[in-house]
Amino acid sequence: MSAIVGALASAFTIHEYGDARVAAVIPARNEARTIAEVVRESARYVHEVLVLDGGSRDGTAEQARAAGARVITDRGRGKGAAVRQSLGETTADVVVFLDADGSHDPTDIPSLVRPVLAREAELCVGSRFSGGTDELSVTVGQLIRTIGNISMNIAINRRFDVALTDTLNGFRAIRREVALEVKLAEDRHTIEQEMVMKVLAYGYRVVNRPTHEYARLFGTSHIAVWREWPTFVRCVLVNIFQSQRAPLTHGVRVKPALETWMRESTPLESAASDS
Ligand SMILES: Nc1nc2c(ncn2[C@@H]2O[C@H](COP(=O)(O)OP(=O)(O)O)[C@@H](O)[C@H]2O)c(=O)[nH]1
Ligand SMILES: [Mg+2]
Repeated sequence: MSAIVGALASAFTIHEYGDARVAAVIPARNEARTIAEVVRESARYVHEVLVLDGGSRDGTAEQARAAGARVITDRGRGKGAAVRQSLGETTADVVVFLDADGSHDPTDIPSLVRPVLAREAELCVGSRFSGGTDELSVTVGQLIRTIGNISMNIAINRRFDVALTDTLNGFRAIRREVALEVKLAEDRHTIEQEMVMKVLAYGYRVVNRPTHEYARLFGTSHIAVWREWPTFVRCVLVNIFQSQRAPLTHGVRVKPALETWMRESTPLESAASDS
């Protein structure tokens, strides 16, 4: 079975992306034990690999550079700030974000990129619901995270009338110009939910594709659930209320809305053009 999976993975060539350029962005803070492998594996599926280093003191930057990544030091404000910074550090058409801790499998990169290149969506988020996760709820912290994830999904699905199964997974591909347009502002891990909500609020499309989440190979998550859950709740509420008060319609949905408005305001012209 693994031979078949290996053969399928090796069947991939970067030419599949046509003229589009794809970058992998790997935020990393003290991940020296896994970063080199993640960089090397990711490089098989993208044109360039960027590592956004969060002031690591364990040699993460050196390991990443030696493995072939371009390393940029972030401004010390958190993972979200590093994600935002990375958008200005590459000119790639599509950016794929993945963790440096070995929990995301780079062989899944093409399946996240494909819907974006096929113009099926502007953001494709890996789904642990359909792809499975090894980070099961065996500790109280993990249980709270799981309940939090599901609650966020439900809130976002209800507000934006979508049916996403995972909105918080950091493993995702986005059209870079859209990521820049929606004006992301979060500095912390809340960037994941903010990105989904802002992309939807601007009228762009978000889809999920199955990706498996492996348990972090070493160390512990940088999210202290007990301390940070109010930040996540604040972020989801702010974005839900803001998008309700001032709907942003710069994206693809503006076209049908404009067309309806124009048809209603100029019935004669539109009737003439219909015939
Ligand atoms: N550049 C940068 N990366 C960070 C920072 N904090 C966490 N990361 C990285 O972001 C990724 C996700 O963090 P992680 O702790 O695994 O969060 P989790 O997967 O949600 O538990 C990992 O690769 C971390 O090393 C930071 O402040 N700056
Ligand atoms: Mg992780």
